[in-house]
Amino acid sequence: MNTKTIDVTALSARLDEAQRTVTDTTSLAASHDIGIGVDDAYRIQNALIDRRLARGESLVGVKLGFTSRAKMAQMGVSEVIVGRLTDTMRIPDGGNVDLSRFIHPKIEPEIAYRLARDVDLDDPMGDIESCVDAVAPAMEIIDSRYRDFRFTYTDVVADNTSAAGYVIGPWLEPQDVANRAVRLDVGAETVTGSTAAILGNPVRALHALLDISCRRRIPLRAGEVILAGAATAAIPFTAGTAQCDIAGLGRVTVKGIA
Ligand code: 0L1
Ligand code: MG
Repeated sequence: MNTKTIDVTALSARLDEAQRTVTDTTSLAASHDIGIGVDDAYRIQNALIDRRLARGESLVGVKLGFTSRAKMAQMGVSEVIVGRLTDTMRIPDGGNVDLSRFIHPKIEPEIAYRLARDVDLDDPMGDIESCVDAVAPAMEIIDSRYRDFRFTYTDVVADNTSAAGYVIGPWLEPQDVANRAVRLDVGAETVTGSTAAILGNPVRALHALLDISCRRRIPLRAGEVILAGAATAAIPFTAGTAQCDIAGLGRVTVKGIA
């Protein structure tokens, strides 16, 4: 049995420093000789978030990652990952973001849900869909703190699932958003896909989130935002406008400033 313990404080400090100083770091797993489990990784993530909250940031929502079957297979896992969103990650629709605050940002199209009321974490069979009062097109900026985006499953959980920024388009009435065509344009690059890439239907992300939040005691509160997962592969976020269009939901844009 492994009797050594993980130094959660030191590992969270390392990731926090990488983010604050915009300097990449190496895989925790690769440089840690005792192995980091999934529970340890969420403990490191929690400690990382506590550091941000201690600096005055506030929690505004959660995000899911590894919601595409292809990505799960690639990582050899069957469970989605959850990260936390804070107020400093929010960029207004149509707004500018200074790219120098990121190490090597990528951007991806997402569906956002908004919670009208708290979710009961003691009821894993609860009706999370009824807690949602709005849905919107969105984009997430991911910025792994690991060199060259090279990480293990537990590394990326510890690193708050690469969360770095997000922008949300117009909120609309809750509706079925299965199989909507998605297009993301970033400069000369375009990627197209479907919301079906998000667990077959983005609404499944809500149920996956409920399951993991109940088990890991991740609060889901009224007013918070949920990013359901990427609808296409992420593409590098270079200077200029990134624009995401989702059929029937509309458009969301953000401008990256070099
Ligand atoms: O889907 C996501 O939000 C990305 C999760 C982290 C994986 C990555 O950084 O590529
Ligand atoms: Mg994402």
